Amino acid sequence: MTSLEVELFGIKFENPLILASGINDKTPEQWIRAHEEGAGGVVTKSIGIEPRKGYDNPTIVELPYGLINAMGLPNPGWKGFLEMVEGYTFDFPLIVSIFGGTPGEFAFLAEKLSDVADAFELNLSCPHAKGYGMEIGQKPENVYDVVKAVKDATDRPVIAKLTPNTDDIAKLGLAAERAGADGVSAINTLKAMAIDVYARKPILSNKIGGYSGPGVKPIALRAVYDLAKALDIPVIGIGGITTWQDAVEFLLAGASALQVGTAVSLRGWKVFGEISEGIERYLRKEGFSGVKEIIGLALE
Ligand code: RRO
Repeated sequence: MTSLEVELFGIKFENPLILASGINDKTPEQWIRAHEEGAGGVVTKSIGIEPRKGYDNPTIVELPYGLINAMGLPNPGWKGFLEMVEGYTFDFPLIVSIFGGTPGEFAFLAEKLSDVADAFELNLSCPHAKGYGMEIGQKPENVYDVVKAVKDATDRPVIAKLTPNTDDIAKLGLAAERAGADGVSAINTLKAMAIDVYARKPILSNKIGGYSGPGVKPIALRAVYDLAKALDIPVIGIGGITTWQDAVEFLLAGASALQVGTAVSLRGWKVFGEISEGIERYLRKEGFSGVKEIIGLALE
């Protein structure tokens, strides 16, 4: 029997594919749909202290090899989030993504949401939000302070989501590890833009956004490889994973689990089933009994 099950920080996932925080994970219905279609777990859209409407349209540009988004952290705030999940029970791990402008804000959110979160992912990497995300997370000392504050505020596992917009992502990962993070996830989107040649101005209302999808995959793979070499804690791979071959590459590069986001927008919910069936077939044909056996095989 080939097993796709993985266990991370004491949490069992039916398979290593997790719905990424992004543009398809705002509501419980979307999380449940992802699981029905074969995701082993879910990360929510990032939740902050106050409700935010997000930026005006256009918030997404489609390019030949991916998307540029500047959603602007739309979310109901922590109180609205608690109201939204009331009455639901989820039969899959729910990782709640949180963002704040200070270590104290992150810690406050973790404390308020610990009853509904199986784990937290800290958004230290949104590339276009004034005062949030990568403005904080590009500095290892800030990554350290935020992770430390959240670890002191909750017993839930803590994952630091890192930015690729840096000279050395491993330094950010090491800071998270030193502060007690249970894992890191990488990458968030690459800072990017697109211009309408006839309007002669940037397409996104925010002008600058984050690039994701197949075009960023080689960059994400290299980031995961660098992190897996440097860290002892698990690395969750994100960035353009669309096919089972992409998924296997990330596992071989040292990812212990994988997140899929843009592929859902470009190919539909069926990607979860397609990718996990492909991984299963690969493992069986290559003589492996489980996902765990291939994690990091390309690191040497
Ligand atoms: O909401 C967004 O615009 C957004 C976020 Br929070 C993020 O972390 N990364 C991204 O590309 N967009």
